[in-house]
Amino acid sequence: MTFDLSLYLVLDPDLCRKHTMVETTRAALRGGVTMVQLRDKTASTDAMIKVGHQLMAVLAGSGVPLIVNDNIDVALAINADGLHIGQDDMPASLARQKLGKDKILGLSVEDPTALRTADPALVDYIGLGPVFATSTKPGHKPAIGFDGLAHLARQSPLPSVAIGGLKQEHVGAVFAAGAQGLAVVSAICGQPDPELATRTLATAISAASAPPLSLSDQGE
Ligand code: TZP
Ligand code: MG
Repeated sequence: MTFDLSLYLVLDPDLCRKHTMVETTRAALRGGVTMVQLRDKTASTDAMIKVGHQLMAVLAGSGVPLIVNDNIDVALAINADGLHIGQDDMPASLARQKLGKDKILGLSVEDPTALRTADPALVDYIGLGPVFATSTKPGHKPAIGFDGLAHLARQSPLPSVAIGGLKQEHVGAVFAAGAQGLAVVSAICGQPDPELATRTLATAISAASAPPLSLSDQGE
């Protein structure tokens, strides 16, 4: 399955409480989100399957993949488009074996050592960060900043998406560092108008990733 990492919404049930994860996803889809991840560190597998089915229904036919964080049983039960794992989750080889070859597998990488273990034969994209410290993920690894992001993104054999404290004003720096997109939680979840928040990010991303005009395009 093809995927576009440019604007990747990572759901958080607490931050999305006001609009719910399902309503936030519906709004983000209208606003131009390109990928969505169901991430819930406390829900039971049953509860995640229930909301996962609802999210699959919202995204059906949109071309926007639904990725499940950590829980392979949920990913398989709802026939999600993929799974995202971290360094402390199951090995990528096992995840790939269980998912089959057609699903998307993402892997979080926080440092060069982990990057060296990311096997392009198994993994489709990597998540790099946190770029900034963020209260959305308590106990996260040290922030890598844009220098760390650039260092990892340039060495990466795989497309990458940056995460951690990213907002509209960081779009240019993320692409300049060599990542293919931004993964955000609080820049969309819990915003007063999640559709507008998504559209604002999507517009900034199109502007930052559009090829520069050549002289002949300028009609001189
Ligand atoms: N992984 C690294 S940072 C992070 C995750 C899931 C949370 C990012 O949330 P926010 O609100 O976009 O800073
Ligand atoms: Mg994980």
